[in-house]
Amino acid sequence: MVSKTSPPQKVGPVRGRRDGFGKRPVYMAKTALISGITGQDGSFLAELLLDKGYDVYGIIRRSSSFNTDRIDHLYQDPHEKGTRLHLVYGDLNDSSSLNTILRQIHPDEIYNLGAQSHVRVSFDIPEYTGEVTGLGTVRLLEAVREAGIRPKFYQASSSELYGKAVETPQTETTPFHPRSPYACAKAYAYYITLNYRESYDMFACNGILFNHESERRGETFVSRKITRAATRIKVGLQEKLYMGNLDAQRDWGYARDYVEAMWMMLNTDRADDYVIATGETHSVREFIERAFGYLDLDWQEHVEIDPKYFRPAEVDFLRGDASKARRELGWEPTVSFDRLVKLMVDHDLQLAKQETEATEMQHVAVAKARWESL
Ligand code: NAP
Ligand code: G4F
Repeated sequence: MVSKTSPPQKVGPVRGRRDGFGKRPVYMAKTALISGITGQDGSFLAELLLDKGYDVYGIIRRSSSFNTDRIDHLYQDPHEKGTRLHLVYGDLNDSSSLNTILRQIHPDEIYNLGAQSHVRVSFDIPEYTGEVTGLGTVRLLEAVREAGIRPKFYQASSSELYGKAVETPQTETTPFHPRSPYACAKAYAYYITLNYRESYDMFACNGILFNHESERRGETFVSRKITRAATRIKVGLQEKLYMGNLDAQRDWGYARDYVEAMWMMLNTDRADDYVIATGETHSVREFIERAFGYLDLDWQEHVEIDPKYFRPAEVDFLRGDASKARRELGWEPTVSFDRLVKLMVDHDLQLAKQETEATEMQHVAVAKARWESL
């Protein structure tokens, strides 16, 4: 299942380690395992770790169509020598696959980013969300114990844990009040990670990350839904954007900055939990105004409310205080809200233009085909 590689070109910290094929050379790169490598964060994290000289293994799910778009640019032919990115089939709902992967790979670091990560969808599929997003974490932690290895472990915890937040800004000590099946599942994952740190002395960390977006964000999350629609409206591909609660407020950062924080947490002396956030809050309405304004469009002419996007319980306001991460890890966000919106709009405008060109070519082809049939 897993293709083992020859020693990589770049060398990370020196360590010796056993693997399924006996003793490997003493001088070798670190190995990282990422669940959720095909997602927004997984793709940026894979890039970061490859740049740092890691061997990277990513767990992918079997899918009837390709779902590796975000990592296609990192593809390395497994038949070549020195391949450092490897994809292995597995699922957070399937303990035996996790056990096999860990027995074979013996990673130095595990990043558990896999999840059913959509809050609104979690109200439609609460049980499944609990399985993947909650129990998936304990399956992976148990697989670590069963393999008898001691990797460092990162858990993708979320600011959704604060939900109906009891204080502002939210810190590592703010009590949780989850407001969705997703957040309840993440609460289980948070506490089981903490429990394995305390029970088995595992180097296990929770990164409590506030919303982070990018040009690779899934298109049904609010930021990308807005930038995709605004740019498609700009080039005439659509007329309307249907939205839910415009009053919700979020602390939005840039995903590339946030995956750096994940790595920092596993590469410091002591395992701990950290809030990662910008400390600035903006409403969904402001995001829309900014994106449409940047394109010289009047958003009020295009945006309509569709109640189907409202949630049974909403998280009204989030603002994080990342001073612990700043102090102990030296982490800082580098991308402002304004720059984030612009970089996403710029990216999606190119996409929209390509879509227009493709549509025009299709029209020509259809028109030609019609003439040819005369
Ligand atoms: P994402 O784009 O939705 O990616 C989720 C990843 O999980 C995908 O690779 C997906 O694979 C994988 N996955 C889903 N179900 C799985 C299963 N049963 N077994 C194995 N893998 C599975 O999420 P993201 O934005 O990159 O976020 C990464 C993690 O951070 C998630 O755990 C999310 O809940 C958490 N988080 C995100 C934010 C944020 O603002 N982005 C903030 C806080 C925490 P497919 O491609 O096959 O679907
Ligand atoms: O973009 P969203 O769907 O993200 P949400 O719910 O904050 O969750 C994201 O961030 C969490 C971190 O806090 C992650 F843990 C989680 O995995 C995910 O990445 O919605 C943001 C806000 C919500 O208040 C929502 O009600 O936007 C509001 N909204 C208004 N109209 C909408 C829409 N959200 C979506 N997805 N679609 C709408 O049409």
